[in-house]
Amino acid sequence: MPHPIKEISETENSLSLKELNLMLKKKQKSIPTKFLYDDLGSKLFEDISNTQEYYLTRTEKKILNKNAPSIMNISRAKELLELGSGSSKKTKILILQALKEKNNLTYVSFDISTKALNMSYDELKNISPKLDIKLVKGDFINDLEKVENTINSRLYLFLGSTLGNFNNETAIKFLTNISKKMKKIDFLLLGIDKVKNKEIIKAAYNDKDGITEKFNKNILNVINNEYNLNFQPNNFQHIAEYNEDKNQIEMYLKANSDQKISMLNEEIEINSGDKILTEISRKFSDLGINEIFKKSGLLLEKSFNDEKNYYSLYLLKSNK
Ligand code: SAH
Ligand code: AVI
Repeated sequence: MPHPIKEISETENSLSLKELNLMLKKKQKSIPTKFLYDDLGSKLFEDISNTQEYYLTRTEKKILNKNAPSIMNISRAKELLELGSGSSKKTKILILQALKEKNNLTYVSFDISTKALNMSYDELKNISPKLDIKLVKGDFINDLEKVENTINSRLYLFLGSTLGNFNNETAIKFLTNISKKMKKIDFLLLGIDKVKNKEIIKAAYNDKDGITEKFNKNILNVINNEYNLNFQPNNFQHIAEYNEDKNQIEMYLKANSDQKISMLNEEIEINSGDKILTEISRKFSDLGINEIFKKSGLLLEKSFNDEKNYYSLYLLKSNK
């Protein structure tokens, strides 16, 4: 029997076809990043995280391996709530550390992707009878307040530099929501990719085996299925370029030819060379991320880095 998944979104899809239609007609066309993650997208992200070029996952893992005792000792958490958990492979390090000292521990995996939730369960199900695993399907932007509160000390986890996929306004709104939800005894552990040599960053989003390319193009299959559209993924080229002014990777799908997409009784024209934005992935300095913490009502307890300072984990408390 599959482990039960609690669905907390009220609507099947929070984006109407009309809203998607408007996004595709704007001067800068875009598709919301969350559509990268259907079953195949979640699997492809796992594959990306194992590529030689994608340093983020293995660097974060290294920092966790080194500092799990310190993180769990400071947070004293009886519950871990992970937002956008993916496969929970790295989180396992913290769970194993916590279980060394605790008689029971709850882990809540929260993700928009059923595939990610199932991967997470498979990763953790045999660890220990002391571990209670809960799977929650929802949108971390829209559904956070619907996540059940607990009297137990909770460690919120937002790993993988997923915060980098938000613009500044959304990042502050999202972190403010978490900060408001946090009790005095709660902590947030946030994983952040740092500004570094741009060639290293660009390579991470242009792997030689073309997995990121597949991941990017798959977003068109996802919205074709979701909204019954006729995008042809092969008519688009994967682009991931580094915007040095904004310190962010911008991932686009660039049309190879003129195309018409039927939608809401009209045909949207996409001209050869048009670029559809599918994701931004921001890279931060300590100064920049600290500014965001201040604006979001978060206080830094401790930070953990790798030796090259490619990546940081920040352990935070709410300032309330
Ligand atoms: N935290 C994991 C996975 C990062 S990939 C890691 O560090 O490896 C981003 C994860 O966030 C995916 O599992 C994706 O399904 C999830 N996700 C993306 N947008 C989401 C949203 N709006 N709400 C909830 N989960 C989301
Ligand atoms: C989940 N997120 C932080 C990844 C990133 O690096 O922005 C998603 C990703 N996009 C392309 N490769 C990986």
